[in-house]
Amino acid sequence: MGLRRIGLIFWIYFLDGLLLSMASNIGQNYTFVLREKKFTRLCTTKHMLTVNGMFPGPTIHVRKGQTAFITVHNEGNYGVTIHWHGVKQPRNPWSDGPENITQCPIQPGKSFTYEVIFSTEEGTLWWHAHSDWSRATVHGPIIILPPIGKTYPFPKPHAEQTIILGSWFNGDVKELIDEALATGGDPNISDAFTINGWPGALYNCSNETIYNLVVRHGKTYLLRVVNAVMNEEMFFAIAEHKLTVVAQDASYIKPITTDYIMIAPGQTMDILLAAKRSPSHYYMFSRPFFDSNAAFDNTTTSAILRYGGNYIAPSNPLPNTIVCLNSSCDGPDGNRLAASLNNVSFEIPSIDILQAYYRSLSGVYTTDFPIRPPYFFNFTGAVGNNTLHPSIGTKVKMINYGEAVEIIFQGTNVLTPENHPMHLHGFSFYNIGNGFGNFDEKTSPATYNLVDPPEVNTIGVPKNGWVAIRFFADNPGKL
Ligand SMILES: [Cu+2]
Repeated sequence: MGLRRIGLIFWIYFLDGLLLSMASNIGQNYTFVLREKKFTRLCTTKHMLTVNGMFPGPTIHVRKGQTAFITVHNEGNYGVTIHWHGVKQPRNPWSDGPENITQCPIQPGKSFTYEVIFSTEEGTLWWHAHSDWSRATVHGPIIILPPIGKTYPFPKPHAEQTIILGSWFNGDVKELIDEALATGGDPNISDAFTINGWPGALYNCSNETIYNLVVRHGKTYLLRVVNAVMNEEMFFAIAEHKLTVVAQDASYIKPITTDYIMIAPGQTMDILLAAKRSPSHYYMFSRPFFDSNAAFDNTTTSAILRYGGNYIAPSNPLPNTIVCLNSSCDGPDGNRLAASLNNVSFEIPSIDILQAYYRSLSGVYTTDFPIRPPYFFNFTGAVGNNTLHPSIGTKVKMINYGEAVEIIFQGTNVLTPENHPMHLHGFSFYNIGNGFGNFDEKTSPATYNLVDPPEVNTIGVPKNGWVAIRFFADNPGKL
C-alpha cells in the first residue's frame, strides 16, 4: 500500500467560501423546517433563512456509533442542502450534503431525509447549509456523546455548554454572495460576529441582548466551541480563566491549557473551563485573526461568564485582552478573479458528481485533476504582479480504495496571501506537518510528526506556508 503524495497549490485565494444551548434529549430522528424568520440584531431587522426559526439552529444530539435521520422540509424560497460537517458517513456519500456534488438542492416545497451515520467521531461537530452562503444563518451543533457505559477521557464535567461563533450581516446573505460571484469581487464583510447568536456589548446598539453563561464556583464545565463564522479565523478567550482543549473536530487530543484559542472556520474544539476565580462577571471575547490585505470585519463579539451565588457584581464584566499577532477586487483586463487548486478553478456542475459517477453519465466531470502544480515557482516569494489564468473545470482525482494519501497544501503569495482553512469530507486526517515558506520535498518531510499527530477534519494553512496531511482512502461509495 504505497503512499501517494499530492501537492495542491493555491494560486489565488479569493472568495473565502469554504470548499467550505444544549438539547436535553439524545435522539435519532429530527425534523428540520427551512423557513424565513424575522430577526433583529444591531438594531436592524431582516428576514433570514433558518432551521425551525432558530439562530443558531437546533442541536443534533447522539451517541457515538448511532445513526440519525434528519428530515428537511424546505419552506424557503430557494434550493438548499444540509451538510454534516466532520461526520465521516462510512459508505454513505448520498447523505453528505454538498450541493451539486453529492445531491441536487432540496427545492422549495420539497423534503429530503438524511441518514447521518456516526462511526468513530466523539465530541463536537456541526451541521450547516451547503448552498452558497446560506450557512451564515443555517447551522447548528452536533454533540456526539460516548457510547452507553463509556465516559470521557477526562473527569466528568459538571455541565456542558455549546458556544457557537457566528457572523451577522445586516443585509441578505444570498444577495451578497450572488453579487460577489457575478463580479468576482470580494463579498461585503460581516457587520458583527456573534456568540450563540448575539453580537454582545461592543457594537453600536445599546440594549442588545448579550449571551450569559452562568456557572457555579468550583465546578468544571465542558464548552463545545464551534467556529461557524463565514471566513475569519477567530481568537476566543475568557477573562482571567484558562482554557484546556481536550478535543478537536470530534477527536480527543492531548490536553492543552492556554489563555486563548485560535479556531478556524469549520473547526470545533471541546474545552474544559474550571470556574474557580472570584465570583464575579467576566467577559468572553472573540475577535478575528487576519493576515490578508483583503477587507475584513475587525470587530469583537462578547458574552459574559457569570458566577451564580451571592456577591456584589461589578458594574461592568471584567475584561480581557486577546493577544493578536497583527493587525472589491475585480479582476484585471475585464476578467473575474477566482480561487484555484493546481491552476484549476472548480466549476459547479448542473448534475451532482456522485449521481454522474453511479449512473455513468458522461460530460459532467473529468478525471484529470492534476496531482502536481503545472509549474513550480517561488510560491511564497516576490511573485510580483503574477496574474495566472487558471482553467475552469469540474475535475476529480480518482484514488484507490485503501490507499494511503498525503496531500501538501501550499499557500501562495499571489494576489491575496492569507491564512486559509481547508477541510475534507468523509474523512478525518492527520495533520503531520506544517511550515512557513515553500514545502521542500527533500527537507520538509523530515520535520513530520508521525508519532502522535492530531486527527482533525479542518486545518488552517499558514499564510505563505504549507500543511501536510495524511489519511487512508477507506471510505468508498455506497454498497
Ligand atoms: Cu464538512
